[in-house]
Amino acid sequence: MADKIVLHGMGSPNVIKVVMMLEECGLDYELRHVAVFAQEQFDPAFLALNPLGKVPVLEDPQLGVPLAESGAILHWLAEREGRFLPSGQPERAEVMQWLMVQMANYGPMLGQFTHFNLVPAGSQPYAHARYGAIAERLNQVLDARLEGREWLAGDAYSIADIATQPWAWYVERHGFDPAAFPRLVAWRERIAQRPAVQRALARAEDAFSQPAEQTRKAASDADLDRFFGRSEKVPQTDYSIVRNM
Ligand SMILES: N[C@@H](CCC(=O)N[C@@H](CS)C(=O)NCC(=O)O)C(=O)O
Repeated sequence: MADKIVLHGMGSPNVIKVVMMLEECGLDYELRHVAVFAQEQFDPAFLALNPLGKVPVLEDPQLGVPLAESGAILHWLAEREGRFLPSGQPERAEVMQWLMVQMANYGPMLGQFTHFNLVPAGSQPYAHARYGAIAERLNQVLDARLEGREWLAGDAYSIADIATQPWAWYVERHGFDPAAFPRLVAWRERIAQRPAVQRALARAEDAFSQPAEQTRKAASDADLDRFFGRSEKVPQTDYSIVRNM
């Protein structure tokens, strides 16, 4: 294990949230790009860090084992630093609830909607409609939760906000009208103004943008099949949209 904190990742929301937390805590860390479009997540060396073959993975000498799953990483860093997770109840339990809402619902469902928006363009109307409706409903739930509240849980900015905010940029990317979710959008913009968030985005851009774009454009159909979890049981699709994004 390295002698300083290393975060393995790419420029995706599940990674960005951890970079935001590292910056909020003022920790010293290194970002290492994992070329997921070139199947690097399936290298034995990476699978030894996370058998799921997914980023982010945090290596922190203070923990001593590699840690995967962005919610678990945020929770570890909050405990390590004693920040962004209230110590008193019920605030602590509520922060964990909204962190889990992001991990179990907002991230996975928006991820599915992104997939069916992008990849088999127009060929999966049922899946597109299903995940679109779920994404809309989740945006509504978060928007309602933020009525009369500054933060998702408790009375301070927490790991629940940090986990959720990078996913809230999908409102427009998914074709929803931001005016339909005014509280969600205002909360998202408020968080975006934080200096730590701006530093995090700049660090992630520096470390991940160029290598990710190069490997995405160069990806073969076999690379993208593996990235999207497509096997011979799933119909072949046209990946030109992904390469030309
Ligand atoms: N629940 C996991 C999800 C991790 C995840 O899906 N990571 C994506 C990038 S955001 C990934 O590594 N994709 C590469 C692959 O699936 O091959 C977390 O929150 O950390």
